[in-house]
Amino acid sequence: PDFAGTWEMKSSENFEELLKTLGVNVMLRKIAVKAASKPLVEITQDGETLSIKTFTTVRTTHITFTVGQEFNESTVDGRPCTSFPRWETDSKISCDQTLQKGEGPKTSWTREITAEGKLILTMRADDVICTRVYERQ
Ligand code: RET
Ligand code: NA
Repeated sequence: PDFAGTWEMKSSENFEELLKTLGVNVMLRKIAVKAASKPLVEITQDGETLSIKTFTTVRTTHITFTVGQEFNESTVDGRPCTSFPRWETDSKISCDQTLQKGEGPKTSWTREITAEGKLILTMRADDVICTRVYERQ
């Protein structure tokens, strides 16, 4: 599938609940939720190698990975983790994360291109799943 493009978010569910599960305090949560309500995502792709930049006013992240190969990133609350992305279906990448230090909720994400050409991002912490739908700009 083709993940490449500049994407804007059309809907988001459970982002604040996700941060709460991760232990982010209410003050920082409010700042994060506001900033994360208007993200811009830029993806470039070369075969199974993806580069994903996520821009918000308070935090910008950039990850590059190849499906099937471990890489280092951060959980959504900013803790360094090792991630293992794999194909869950032929259009969906599923990625389990392992914290590099300490204990925390079990986290993972998925990124999928739908038949309609939307990008669906899910982020999970224990039993809480945040779902964010993006469309190409
Ligand atoms: C933290 C906690 C410390 C304070 C702030 C945060 C902001 C996080 C943001 C995350 C955005 C994530 C997106 C993900 C994918 O679409 C690290 C939670 C301000 C803004 C847009
Ligand atoms: Na997002």
